[in-house]
Amino acid sequence: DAIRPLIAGNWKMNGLKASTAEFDAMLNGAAGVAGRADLLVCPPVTLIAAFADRARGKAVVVGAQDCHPKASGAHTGDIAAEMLVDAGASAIIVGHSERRADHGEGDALVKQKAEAARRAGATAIVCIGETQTQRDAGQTLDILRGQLDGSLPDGSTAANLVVAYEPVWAIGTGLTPTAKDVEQIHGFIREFLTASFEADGARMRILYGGSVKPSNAAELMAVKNVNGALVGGASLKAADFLAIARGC
Ligand code: G2H
Repeated sequence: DAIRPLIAGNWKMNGLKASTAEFDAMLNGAAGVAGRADLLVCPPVTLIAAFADRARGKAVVVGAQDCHPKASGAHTGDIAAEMLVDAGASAIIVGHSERRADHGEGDALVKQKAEAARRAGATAIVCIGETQTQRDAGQTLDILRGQLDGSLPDGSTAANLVVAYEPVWAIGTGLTPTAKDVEQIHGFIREFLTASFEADGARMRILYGGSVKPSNAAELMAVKNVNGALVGGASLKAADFLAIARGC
C-alpha cells in the first residue's frame, strides 16, 4: 500500500484541561513515529483550540468528533464545522455509531455533516459499521453499502474524505474481527470507493476502528486496504497511542 497510514485518536467524552499533559506526551513522542504514519487527535471540543495551539509545528494534527451541517444560525448548543476549523481542527469525525445511536443520526444527516466539513476546509472522517444483530443476520455488506451510498458526499477526494469501518459490536468491547474479515470488508469498501470516486477512491484512506490497541494494531494495520486506525480508549494514553502508530 502506497497510502500513508493515518492513526486517529477519538477521545470521545473524555478529557479536561489536566489532560493537556497526556497530549504533550503525544506531541513529544510524535516525531519518533512521523516516518510511519500521520497522527490526528480528536479531543472534546472544549480542548481543540488549546491542543491545536500546542501542536503547531509538531507531527500531530487536531480534529473534532462531530459538527452541525449548517455554517451558523439559531442552533443552541451546536458547533459548526467552520468554528471547529477556526479553533484549529483539520479533520472532523462524522457519523460515529455512538452519534448514530445516541442522537438518531441517519445517513442523510451524516452526509450533510461531511459536506459541511468539506465546505469548511476540513477532512471528513465518515464512520460506517454493522451491529451484532445485522452481522448475525448476514446483512453486513448490505448495511455497509447502504451507509456508503447514503453518507459519502458526491465529488469527494482522497484529501477531503476518509472512511472508517467500525463494526459496532467491536467498539469498546475488546472484540475485534479476524484479519480475514477485515480484509474482505475493506476490500468491499475499496471497490465501492473506486467505483464512486475513480482514481481518488483508489487513494482514499480506509481506517479500521473498534478496540484497536497496541497488542492487535500491527496485525490489523498489515491487512490489505487498511490505511490506519480510528482509536478510542487506547488513544487516551500517549504510550498506547504511539505504540499503535509504531505498529504501522
Ligand atoms: C470505536 C473506537 C474509536 P474503541 O468507536 O472510534 O473506540 O477503540 O474504544 O473501541
